[in-house]
Amino acid sequence: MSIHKTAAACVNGREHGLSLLRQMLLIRRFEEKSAEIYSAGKIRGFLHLYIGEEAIAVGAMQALSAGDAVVATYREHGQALARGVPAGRIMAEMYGKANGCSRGRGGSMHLFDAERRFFGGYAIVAGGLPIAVGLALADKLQGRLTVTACFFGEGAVAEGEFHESLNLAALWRLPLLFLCENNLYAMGTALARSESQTDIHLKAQSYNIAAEAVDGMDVLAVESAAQRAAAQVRRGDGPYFLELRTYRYRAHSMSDPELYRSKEEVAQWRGRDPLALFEAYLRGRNMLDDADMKTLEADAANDVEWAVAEAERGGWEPVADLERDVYGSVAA
Ligand SMILES: Cc1ncc(C[n+]2csc(CCOP(=O)(O)OP(=O)(O)O)c2C)c(N)n1
Repeated sequence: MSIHKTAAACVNGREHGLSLLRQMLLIRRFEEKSAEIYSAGKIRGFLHLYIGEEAIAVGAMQALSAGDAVVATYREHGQALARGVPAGRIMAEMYGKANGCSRGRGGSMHLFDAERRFFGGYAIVAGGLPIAVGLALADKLQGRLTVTACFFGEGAVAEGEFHESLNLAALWRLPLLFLCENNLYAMGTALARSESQTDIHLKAQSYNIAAEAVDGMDVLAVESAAQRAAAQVRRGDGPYFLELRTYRYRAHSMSDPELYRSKEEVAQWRGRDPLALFEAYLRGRNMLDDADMKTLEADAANDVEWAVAEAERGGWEPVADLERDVYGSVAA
């Protein structure tokens, strides 16, 4: 597979560079702590870590403004953090506490924050795509110049909803930014074992959608592609599709036997860790030194500590509220 090559992207100033690294570091440390807490039994259910893919959420989010909408998958802690959902409300949600961003009713896979137009968190593969089409259709019909950004894994390509959503988005020229996080595996199934065409962006092109593949380990490449794509969408030129090539370093969920990939392959991708790559980039341009790195690490540790404290402090939803939001009536 080849990656679409454009001129190497440059960082837009030191402050911006530090902000990108800070956000990626927060996601990494937040998730490492989540894994620890999960193992201790305080977070239950599923937990899908984004470790290795941080450059996508952080890079893509730079192209969005507060009025835009975001739809994601069950692997969405990174997107929620990058969108500005407070870390404490996310952690509390994973604990199932009432101060969680979905009031403790969704857990890790169903983060939601209407105020920040972060519309989920979906556990069903490809389930977010039709929702994003609906949001974009509403914006178009009501004449709003906003973008709906829809994150999903390459596993979604095997679902009918993927094709229906791309077709309608193209047909109706909807303001949609499709962000396909191609980490090469859908649970234990390698992309090449399930798809005859592994260049996913070509599938989008077949629906007459402007599409390209991007190095998803390079936060600047993601940022510049997302800026370019979002600008086109905002102009009313219809949807844009980015295939972001990446890798998840951890198991699909909290554990799997990892029989589907070799240690060598994992090690090779670890050599392109998005955080290490960007740290080296900034150091190489004298925009970052050891002291800055120490501060960034301390800030991330502090934010994560606060998040855990907020989750621990939170209360459980009162039993009396259990029927709230339950549709239908109970026959007397
Ligand atoms: C419709 C549907 N089928 C099957 C599943 C079980 N399932 C959960 S995650 C997953 C793999 C999805 O892989 P991908 O879309 O590439 O995302 P990734 O987990 O790699 O981020 C599957 C098959 C599901 N949740 N929904």
